[in-house]
Amino acid sequence: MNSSEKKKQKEAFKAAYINKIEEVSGDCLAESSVLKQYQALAELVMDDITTQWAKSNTKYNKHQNKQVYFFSIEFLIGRLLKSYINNLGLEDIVTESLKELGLDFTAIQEQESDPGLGNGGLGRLMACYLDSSAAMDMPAHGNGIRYKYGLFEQRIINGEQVEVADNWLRNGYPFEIRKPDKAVIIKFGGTIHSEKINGNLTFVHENYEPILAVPYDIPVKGYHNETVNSLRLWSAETLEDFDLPKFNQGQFLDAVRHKSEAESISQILYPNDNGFDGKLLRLKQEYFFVCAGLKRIVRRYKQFNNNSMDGFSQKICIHINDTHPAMCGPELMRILMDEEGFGWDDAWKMTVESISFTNHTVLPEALEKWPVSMMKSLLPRIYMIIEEINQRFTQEIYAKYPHDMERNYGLSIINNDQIHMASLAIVASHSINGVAELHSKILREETFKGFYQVFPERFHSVTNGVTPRRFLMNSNPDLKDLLNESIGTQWQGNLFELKRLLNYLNDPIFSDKFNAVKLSNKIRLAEHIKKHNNLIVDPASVFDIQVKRIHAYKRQLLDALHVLYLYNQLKENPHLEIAPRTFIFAGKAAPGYYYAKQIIRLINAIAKMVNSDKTLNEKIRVVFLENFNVSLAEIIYPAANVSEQISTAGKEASGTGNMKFMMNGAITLGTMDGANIEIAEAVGPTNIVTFGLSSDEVSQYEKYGGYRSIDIYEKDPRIQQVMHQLIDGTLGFGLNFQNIYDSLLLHNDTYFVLKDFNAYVDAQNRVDQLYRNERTWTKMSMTNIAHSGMFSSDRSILDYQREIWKII
Ligand code: 26Q
Repeated sequence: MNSSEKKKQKEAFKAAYINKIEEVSGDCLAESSVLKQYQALAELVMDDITTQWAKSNTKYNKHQNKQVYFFSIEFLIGRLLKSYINNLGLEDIVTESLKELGLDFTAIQEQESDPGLGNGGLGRLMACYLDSSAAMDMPAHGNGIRYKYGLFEQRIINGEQVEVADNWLRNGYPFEIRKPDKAVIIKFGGTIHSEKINGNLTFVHENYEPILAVPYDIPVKGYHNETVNSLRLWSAETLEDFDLPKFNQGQFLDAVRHKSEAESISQILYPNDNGFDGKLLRLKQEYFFVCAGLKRIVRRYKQFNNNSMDGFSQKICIHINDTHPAMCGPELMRILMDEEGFGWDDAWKMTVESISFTNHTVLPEALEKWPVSMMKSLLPRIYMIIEEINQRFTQEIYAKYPHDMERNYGLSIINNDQIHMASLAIVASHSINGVAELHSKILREETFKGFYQVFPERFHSVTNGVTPRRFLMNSNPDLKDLLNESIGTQWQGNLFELKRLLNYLNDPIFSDKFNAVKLSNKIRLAEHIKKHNNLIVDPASVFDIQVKRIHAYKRQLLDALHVLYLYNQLKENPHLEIAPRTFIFAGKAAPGYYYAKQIIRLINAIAKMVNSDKTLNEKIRVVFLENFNVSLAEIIYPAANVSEQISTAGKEASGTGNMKFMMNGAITLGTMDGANIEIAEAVGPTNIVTFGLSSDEVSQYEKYGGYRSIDIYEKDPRIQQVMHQLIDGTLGFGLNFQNIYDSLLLHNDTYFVLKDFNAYVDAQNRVDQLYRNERTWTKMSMTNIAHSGMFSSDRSILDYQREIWKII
């Protein structure tokens, strides 16, 4: 675009924008609030997108391309305004125009609420996959729940987590379109009886409670292309707002009770990450979005296919994100048999051919099991179908392995009066995959070993990826510019092209610019820390960062104990030569997870002690940033030097934060777990720091009931010292971490914190040595970026297309 064209475009944009502001606020630009400025910009952007959206939908309907639907109970999409603007290719026009109008674009963007419609990795992965699908012109859509309240906001008060409701819809949400004309009815409870209708045995559902599912669609705009896909989120409503007869009898409260009970289904996101909690409302949520989503998919398919279901499973992929949507199997069977008139065998073939399943965790406490009694009374017809699926499946197994009763018992979907959702998901889909090589291996050899023997061809592996648009281009614009001016722009279409960066490893001028970018990102984070924690940190210090949900297996505790150990070292020897470090933590604990909340208290207590100790000469600082979410993450990753990925080996299915850090040039300090292993392979052993037990070693110990942590404790005075400090008042008057102490010593340290402690301290020393050689560190950092192509979600989506959905 030449400069006069650009000028014209900017003038047109400004005129349209000023108009919009007047339209949404009734104020002129000069009088408008930042909120209205944001709303006007959002609406203007939506105007552009909806036109393209309609075109995309028309194209999909006309050409009947294969459509993929991600069914997920979480979509952690993050803020959308900036991402839409960049994907539309309007970044320069908008940025410059707003500047010329004297407006603060950053402040405008901060008006947008960050929809917290997910807990962590699993929900964020879906958002990356939607972004990549649209970027690669692939028809893939999301199907989930429009929670009125997303994940709670975290406040840290007196060093402890306090939860505040996340009312993200408070000011309305400009990027959704409510479609009441596409609402469907979901039936809960009631009874089933069979009847002969026109000579056919038909199941009749009576006395059920009807709930209305109303879809809200959010456009998913591709990067610099014409594709706009859809994220459809369902909201629960009552059919009639009031139960009129009750209302007329003066039972006002009873009348509205039904309304609020119905609406409670999409009221709140369950805040558990990697933990199952068997609440009835959760089961309702699961069926609610599964049933609503499938109904619309079937209806649309027939509408554009001469009212016929022919070819359905060749054209529709139902991809289920973990087991929460596992009722897709029985629900699709119900629709095909009870509503479309198929017999069992045909319906079953279509169902299995359409569905594929990704598992995201091997932690036993996260595996979903629902009591038969609950399923039977809430979803009587679904239960009947699950029973029949199980009967037919177990019969097949009996026939195949008549003498192996133990195996047969282990594979049953219904066991001990509980329905095993993972088993249901495996039996009802043609593909199951893990999210990193190691994780997929553990699924085959341990978690789902029996199923792997029966269905070896169903098992796959697709390593996770993250979107380079959000986590590199948009969040680290200076790095983007530096890459563009050095290696060209091809990497933006194919992240493997970042390999070209290897040509610059020994270029001192490039290295200086590269380090300047990192420094400015660290300054930005330091300003955030000053503003929110009222603490000054040195941007020249090593930014050593662990941000993720707080969970025992992720071992924030190991990180914290190392800080305590380093503090002790410095107290003993204030002249200890180390590169100054800033240890940064952030992450939410599930509100009911006491142990995780204690870890947050511990980190904050250590921070308070360390940061106020003048004798340390500011060699170390500790920061806990409150309310980790997608927006905060975007400031954190670009500023990191060290990426802490220290889960107990075998427990972190993949991790995706590790990839976001890597793309921004942080060095991974990690265990050989999840995708860390593949990061190590990609960058080579000299560009990563690994330590600790392997997953084989961990499972070996676990086979024999764990290891004896007391033996380690007794031999090691450094460990004894930090352990005492947990309970002797060092960390503040009345602050006692007995519970953590006991978990490590009395309860045998389930996650091998003490067992890995020394290896971790050694690894931290290596990090310190490496950082003190600036040239080495810069090269390592560049090498990490250069090899991050493999961890783009574009690559993951291509893998899914080839291996699982069979699209290319
Ligand atoms: C289940 C039932 C009832 C209530 C809650 C849940 C529940 C909720 C969330 C169970 C599990 C989760 C989340 C799991 C998760 O986020 N797993 C992560 O998935 C990432 C993407 O694949 C991986 O990178 C992480 O390693 C994995 O922990």
